[in-house]
Amino acid sequence: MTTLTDIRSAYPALRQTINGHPLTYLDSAATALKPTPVIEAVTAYLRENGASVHRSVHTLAERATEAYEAARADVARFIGAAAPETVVFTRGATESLNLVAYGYARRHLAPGDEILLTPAEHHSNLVPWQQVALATGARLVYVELEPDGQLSLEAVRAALSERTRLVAVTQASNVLGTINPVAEIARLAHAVGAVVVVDGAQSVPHLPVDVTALDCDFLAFSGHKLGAPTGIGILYGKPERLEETEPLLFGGEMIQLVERERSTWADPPAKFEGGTPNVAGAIGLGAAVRFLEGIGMATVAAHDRELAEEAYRRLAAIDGVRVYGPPAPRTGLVAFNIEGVHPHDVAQVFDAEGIAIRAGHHCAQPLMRWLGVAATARASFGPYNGPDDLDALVRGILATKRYFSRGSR
Ligand code: C6P
Repeated sequence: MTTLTDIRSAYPALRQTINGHPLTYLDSAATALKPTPVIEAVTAYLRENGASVHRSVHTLAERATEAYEAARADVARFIGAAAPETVVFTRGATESLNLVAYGYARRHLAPGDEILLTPAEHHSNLVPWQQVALATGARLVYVELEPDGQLSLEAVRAALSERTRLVAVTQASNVLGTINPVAEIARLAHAVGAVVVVDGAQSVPHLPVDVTALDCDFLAFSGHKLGAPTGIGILYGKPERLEETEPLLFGGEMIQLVERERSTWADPPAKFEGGTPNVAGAIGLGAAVRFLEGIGMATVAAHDRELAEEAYRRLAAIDGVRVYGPPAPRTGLVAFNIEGVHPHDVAQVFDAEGIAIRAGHHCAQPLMRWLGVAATARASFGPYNGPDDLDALVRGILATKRYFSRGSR
């Protein structure tokens, strides 16, 4: 399945009109549309099964367990993990990062230790580290970005020291569209003995990601940005790092032995999956990664990059439009502002045209400050977008400009 028409036909949500226009969906960085194989996999589980996993021995429960563990194996293959046991199901990237912050970093960091991060981090890869710093006495150190928003290895090298214990970095920015050289950062960080946490929320849906090649210690991402339902995500961890990480949730299924006064934990990943898990979500995530593998992640990456770079070029050429981040290389999004118009108003005019974009600070307030703006509009792409969606994006901008130039007269 390679043609855009074939891919589009797999997304039923695209077959609707919004405010009298065929839907143009340009908000995949917030969440991706769900393809039919995901909808069918989740529906089949709910309709024909619905059992919990790792508990009962009846046939439905065994089938549910098999499907849940098969989804884990699918995800492991998708991200190049050596073993399914290195893949932990969570609620999403935010929970995964908090699991590392609470379960690993709070146990291993001490006063004077340094946590290296960048001003381009999403709040989910920033606030947990602030909490770790407060609890342990560790210090946050920010690597400054280049003027165009890129992260240079020289700056990373200069900011690392023998005190750096942990580097937390996004692989792809949800605002700048930049792609960070995570493998090289991991090499530099490991040379000073630091552990590397990669926020893959915006990279795993858009790029081939191989945790073995990256050699990161942890990778966090969300299923919903890949086409799976909300409420399911992944924490990948190297086996030795997962051993060193304490659970976040204590209770059923994560134990080995419970006595009256104390308990011991199951091996990873069960240790981190206390309580009845999101079985439907996991099955949906397995279907989502198989669907993307069917297209091919190299194809997805080339497609998203082409759209984003062309969008950047076209938007930058429009009078009064400011585009953020470098022109290239970029992942599948472009953040912009229209002179004199609040981004929320931009998004409103777009919606009236049937075009879904996002406006706001994108959970990246330090980055907004760095850019010198309160908010931006943002168009972001998925495998179902094509050149006609770029035309719609330009049409939306021209409509916004027309609307507000009328209003100001
Ligand atoms: N960014 C966006 O519109 P959750 O909410 O846990 O699924 O993902 C959090 C997250 C972490 N890191 C990055 C780089 C992200 O982009 C996100 C989610 C959405 O940009 C919602 S703010």
